[in-house]
Amino acid sequence: MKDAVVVGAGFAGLYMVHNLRSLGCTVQGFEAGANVGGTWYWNRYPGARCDVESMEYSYQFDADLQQEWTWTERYAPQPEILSYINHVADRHELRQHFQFDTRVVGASYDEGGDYWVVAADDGSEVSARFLIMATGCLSSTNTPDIPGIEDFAGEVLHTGRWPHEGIDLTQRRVGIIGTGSSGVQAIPVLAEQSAHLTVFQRTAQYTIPARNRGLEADEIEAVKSSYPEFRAGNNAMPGAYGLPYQAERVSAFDLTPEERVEELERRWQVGGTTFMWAFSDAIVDPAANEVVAEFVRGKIHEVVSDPETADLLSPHHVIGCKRIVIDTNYFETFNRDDVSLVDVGTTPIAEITATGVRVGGLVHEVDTLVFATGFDAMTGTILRMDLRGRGGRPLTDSWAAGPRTYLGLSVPEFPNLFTISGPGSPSVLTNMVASIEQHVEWIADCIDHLRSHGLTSIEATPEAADAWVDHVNAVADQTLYPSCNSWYLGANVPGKTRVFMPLPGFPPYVKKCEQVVANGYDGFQLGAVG
Ligand code: NA7
Repeated sequence: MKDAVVVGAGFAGLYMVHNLRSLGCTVQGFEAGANVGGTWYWNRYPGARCDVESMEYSYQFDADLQQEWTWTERYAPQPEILSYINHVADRHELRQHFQFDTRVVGASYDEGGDYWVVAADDGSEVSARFLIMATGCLSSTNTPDIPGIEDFAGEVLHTGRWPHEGIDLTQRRVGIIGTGSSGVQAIPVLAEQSAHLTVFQRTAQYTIPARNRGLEADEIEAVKSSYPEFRAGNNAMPGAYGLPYQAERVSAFDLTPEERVEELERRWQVGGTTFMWAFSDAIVDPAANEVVAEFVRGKIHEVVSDPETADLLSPHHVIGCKRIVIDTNYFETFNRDDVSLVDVGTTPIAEITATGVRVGGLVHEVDTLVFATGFDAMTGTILRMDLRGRGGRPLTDSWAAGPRTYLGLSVPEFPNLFTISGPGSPSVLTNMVASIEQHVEWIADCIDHLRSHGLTSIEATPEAADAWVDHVNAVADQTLYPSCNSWYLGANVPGKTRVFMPLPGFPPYVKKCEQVVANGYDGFQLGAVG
């Protein structure tokens, strides 16, 4: 029997294996992809890039690595992040612990022996004391079930499963469905690469200029010369990122209208998601939020020459409620003659035909159709496995009313199962790498504690999980996040239970995790077999 099975070889799985190995644990890793990288292995669509700055979106645990590695751009493109992850895997000899091209399809907990029996799609089974899901928050793609898709004569692509060899679109009329981060990043590049691009937009998007650029040697040096302090400062931020952009934040209404515009304009010129931090109440007070939203709508009308197109591209939901997007030339792209915008919010797509996409009475002819329709986020991947806890109870049953975790790390009735950046933890509202490191270190310390005390099981109590779910909901309800149809709520997947899944606020969460340990794993039941 292994000490642990780790599922996934992205940022989380690699660091988990690294830490387990340091404890002297035996580990079997499984990865569905052919190589390391997780989300950065799969998401190879043109324009794919991180929305957290590169000097922040990287591991902190290896001081030499962070001195030696040099990022080239403010926001790293996907190939550079993937080569960084590969570099880390080589540097720490982590690849050898994974079986690639292998998907975990199920796992059952053996109550008599305190271990998991994990089944993979190659028919193999591995038993392990601990089962650690490093499966990522955005790894199961969501493709809407639009009638006629099987009749489409051209190529169908999903941004989250882009062909590794790339694709020549120069002679093709491309259609793209979806204007979330993936669509907004891909659209300007696809417009350049294709003969004609048709964008099918269901909901207009608030997107802020990324103002991406090459990094200067002196700014890299400024961070590297004080990297530990820079990391500590970021970790004290609500999302564990953005230290350089914090400001004395005041309510929108403590400022005059002119001062409000001045601050928004300043942040618009700086670019990036921290635009949303202009006012302390932007994501809690609808009136403050509307000030920010109206400013962005004004910018859209400045950039887009055709007023009707500008209207259609102007969102009217709460800004920041769906994840704020950052872009390079997104709105500018709609000034091109070879780009068309089709509103599928008022008239949904009726069907896909052999030659295109029918909306109302009109078929929009395309040769290639791109789904930028996102993911079954945060829970999709683990719910698609057949996970069975105590008494053979399936996780799908346990989570029928939405994910129920303690700290986003542990599930009642599923002992010795850990979920890295699971629902109920800050995860996608933070710099994911920082959140991942905090979870991995917590889990490794926990396993070390159990082993050194002769214990073989840890399980969240139902009371602790219920109280935690209430807490996550209460925190989310103080914000405007639950007020629109976002993937944070599972609202993008038809039939998915509507529950706000991530927990806003990294520093208080970290403190809570530390307190739980200091209080003897408060909220958990610890046990020993036999
Ligand atoms: P998102 O953010 O979930 O965006 C998906 C987009 O696809 C969004 O514009 C959806 O519109 C649209 N969509 C989904 N289903 C349909 C149908 N049936 N018809 C038309 N349009 C549809 O996914 P992304 O991949 O862009 O980004 C996910 C995260 O990855 C991102 O936030 C970053 O964290 C990285 P909707 O808004 O639901 O009306």
